[in-house]
Amino acid sequence: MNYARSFSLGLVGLFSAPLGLRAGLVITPSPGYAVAWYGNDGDGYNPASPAPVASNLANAAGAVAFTSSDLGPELGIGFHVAGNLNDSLYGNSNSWIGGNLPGTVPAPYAAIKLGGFFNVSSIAFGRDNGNGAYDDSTPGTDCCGGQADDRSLGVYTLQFTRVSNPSASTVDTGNAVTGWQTIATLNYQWSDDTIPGGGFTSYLRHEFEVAAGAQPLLATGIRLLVPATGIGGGTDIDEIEIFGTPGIDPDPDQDGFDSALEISLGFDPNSPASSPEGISKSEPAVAFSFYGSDNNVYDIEGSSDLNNWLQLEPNLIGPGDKVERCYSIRGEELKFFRAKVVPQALSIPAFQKP
Ligand SMILES: [Ca+2]
Ligand SMILES: [Ca+2]
Ligand SMILES: [Ca+2]
Ligand SMILES: [Ca+2]
Repeated sequence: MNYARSFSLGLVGLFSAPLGLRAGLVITPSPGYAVAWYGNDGDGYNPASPAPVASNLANAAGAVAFTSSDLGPELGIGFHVAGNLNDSLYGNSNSWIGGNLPGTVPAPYAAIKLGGFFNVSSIAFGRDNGNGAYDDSTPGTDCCGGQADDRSLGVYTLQFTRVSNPSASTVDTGNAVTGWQTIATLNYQWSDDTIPGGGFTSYLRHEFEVAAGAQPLLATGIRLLVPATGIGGGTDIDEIEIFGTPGIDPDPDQDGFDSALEISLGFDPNSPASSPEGISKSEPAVAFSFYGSDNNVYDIEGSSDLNNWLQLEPNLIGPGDKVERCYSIRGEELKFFRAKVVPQALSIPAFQKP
């Protein structure tokens, strides 16, 4: 199924939110990733009780919710369990709270295993998003019935993985290929108002657009490390929603090489027995070295005729010591090597290959 979402960037998105509109929320993406919230505060708010959730990748067939632990069984009640994270309903009785873990190890989390590889474009979650009128006049009075407005502040860490079968045994490796990798932290500092729309309201549903550079985020699972766990103020999440389109497993035979590389080298991308691993060879190379002053920046260049020079390594900062590089002489095109001070040529004589 295709659960892509298109964001229409209104004034808020195009010109960034006015100061104050999102002051309670601080998003810190990891390098190379983009995470944006376009002011969709409480979008889809529904006063029905329980409040329904739209179809998405998290409540689609094949998706499974799993958590660090669940508070429900510890209290002897049937809710505050992992399955409530994707039961398609907002409301306290359809929500998850983590159990009374000792300390913070392991970090409490709520996770969704997707039903395969998906190009994830956005992720939404909320402590509530309906169940009667929102608590505009006396916030903090709702607990077990009606719109809930507690258990939502703190720092969330949004992570993804592309391991084939995400589970509780998938660990944080910082690399989505082998485990969990962080996309961003979401700091829910405070609520700027108590109504859907307008300013940031921490306990309502918020949808975050995610991307890996300019590309969608290829994932098999999404995980939220939550600020707190347990009966005494543990974070409550009613529902996690994930949107995107079907993706392609880059390494279906799990031999550790993406199919595109395997095909380019003539290997079978569907057979782990057919793998580029172990291809090795030695070939003659030339070692070029020079002493680089730490007052200067250098370009290393190569030439076949001393007239036309090819840049091999630009903007090398002089170490105040010896610089040594090895260059393959495969093809025999380059016969001379030199270092050049940026921007003028330096009087280091060109080195001729033996
Ligand atoms: Ca739910
Ligand atoms: Ca609001
Ligand atoms: Ca492969
Ligand atoms: Ca293979």
